[in-house]
Amino acid sequence: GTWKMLPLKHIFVSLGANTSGCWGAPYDTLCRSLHELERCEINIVCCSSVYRTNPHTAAGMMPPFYNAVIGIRSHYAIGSLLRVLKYIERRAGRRLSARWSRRPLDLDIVDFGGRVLNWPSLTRRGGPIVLPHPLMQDRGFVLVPLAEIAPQWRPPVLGVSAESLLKATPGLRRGVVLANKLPQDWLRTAEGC
Ligand code: A4P
Ligand code: MG
Repeated sequence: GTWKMLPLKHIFVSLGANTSGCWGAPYDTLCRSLHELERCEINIVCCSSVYRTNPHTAAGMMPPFYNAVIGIRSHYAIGSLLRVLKYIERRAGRRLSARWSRRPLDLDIVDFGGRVLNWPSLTRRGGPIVLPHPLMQDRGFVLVPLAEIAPQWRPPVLGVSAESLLKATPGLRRGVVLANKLPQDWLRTAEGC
């Protein structure tokens, strides 16, 4: 497509894991997934710390999540990027299961170069791609790591930065605790994203 040629800015992907899979425990899975992304020609420009987060869940008990957000650069169009993410999720041991069920790896596109697509549709499963992620403004596990790497950046539609959202609603930080730095050295802020 034509916009494969556009300079792609501000592509943010959220990472989540709350059960062991083929690549080990959640934290190990997140680390491994970064290498796998790079092998698929997705450059990781910046990477937040890893946070241990209380599950947002509709039903039942769930183990805590490990979450992070990364800024990437790639030549993929949105649909191709999503296919690569799904491919990596599967290799990590993800199997189709109920929505919001436990998973070894969940890779969601938070924002793709400021594009707005089918927003704010909440019926994502099997449906069209929704951008930006329709629930990010309610989710500390996305906003806290996003604010770490891109405090001033304003997601499309929302028009407010992650940092201001967190300032306005400090409760969003509840249950989101710093767990680890990722060991690699692409830990940077999103200046280059
Ligand atoms: N899809 C549409 N738009 C996108 C997008 N922007 N990024 C489609 C990624 N995928 C997108 O996703 C369902 C469908 O959404 C896919 O077919 C894709 O084509 P999925 O990953 O297969 O299923 P899911 O993750 O169960 O659903 P969804 O909607 O991603 O769930 P959520 O809303 O992401 O919730 N609590 C904590 N603390 N931390 C978490 O990470 N995650 C969830 C999952 C619930 N609670 C959590 C966490
Ligand atoms: Mg998902």
